[in-house]
Amino acid sequence: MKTVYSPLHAGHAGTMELMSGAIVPGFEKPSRAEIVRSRVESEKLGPILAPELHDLSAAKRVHKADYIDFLPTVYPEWEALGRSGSAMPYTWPTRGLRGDVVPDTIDARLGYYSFDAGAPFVKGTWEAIKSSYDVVLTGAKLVKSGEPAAFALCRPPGHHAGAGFMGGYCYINNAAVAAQWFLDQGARRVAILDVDYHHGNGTQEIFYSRADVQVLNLHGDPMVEYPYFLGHADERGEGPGEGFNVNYPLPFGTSWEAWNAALDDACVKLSAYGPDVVVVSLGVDTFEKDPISQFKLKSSDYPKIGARIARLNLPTLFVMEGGYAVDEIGVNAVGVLTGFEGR
Ligand code: SP5
Ligand code: ZN
Repeated sequence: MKTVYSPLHAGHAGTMELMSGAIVPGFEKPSRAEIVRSRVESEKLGPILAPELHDLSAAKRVHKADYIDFLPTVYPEWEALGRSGSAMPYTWPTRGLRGDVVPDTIDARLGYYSFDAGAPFVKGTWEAIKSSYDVVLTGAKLVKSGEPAAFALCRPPGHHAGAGFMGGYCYINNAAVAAQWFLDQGARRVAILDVDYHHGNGTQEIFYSRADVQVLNLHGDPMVEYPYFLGHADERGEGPGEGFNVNYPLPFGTSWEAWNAALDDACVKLSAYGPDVVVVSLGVDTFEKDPISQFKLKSSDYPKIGARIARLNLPTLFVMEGGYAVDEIGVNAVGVLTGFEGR
């Protein structure tokens, strides 16, 4: 299958994050995408294409316009204050505080438009976000044009970004953008299958009251795992969307047998929904050696994921999400894709 990739991701580099009380180098780093790209080449998955450039109208179909307009302004405003390093929030409008007024100053706006401090901005961050968006739309167009599948090698990832918020390394929800784009191009129903270790809270929030996008999520139980405040099994969608959101919270230590049982259940529900196209939020942070995760999948399990997805027999767009065991991220991510292709 074809891969879409942009080198502009690499400007989003040198980020820091807060982990267990320490400021540490960001786990979501440029080498992730480079190692996946190099594995695509060495496995001869197929051609690697540059993205076509798009305006931001497709982003505004799933995100609030003021949020999308905010993103390119962050680092210029930060620099105008004489700041360097990473632009990050530190104050949020939680319950009991006013959330209906957008403040003026950048520190407050960062908090207004986020749910955590996990989406930092450096000088090249906006260009990377935009390139990731161009990558997913270019991949979607390949699938719309008749490719059985395509791989959008997105970086930064997207599934934690909601209609009006960033967080968890995510800014624009690439998978959600693609799903909406397919609908706008004439698809009747789209399914998003999110196999990243973390719950795709942004994707769930965007489509929660909609029947035209089914969202299925396999992830660490939010009672004990990030992003904590969404992703329970009783979240089934609301209003017209009732029944079209499906969560599989799984315990720490989950390995292939139990994870695969959840995947198979999700695939049965997906098939019953009868979508025209599948968007896979492809995180490989379910891997046993992932430095921030607690599942126990092995490298040999990833081709089996791809093979199960192939049995859906639907046009499929794979969208790169998480995965932080950098040494094996290429083997694992591309393993899903070669497994999908039956090799
Ligand atoms: C796209 C994606 O995979 N985003 C993940 C964001 C995770 N951010 C929070 C990480 C919290 C790590 N806690 C680790 C505890 C280890 N003792
Ligand atoms: Zn993740």
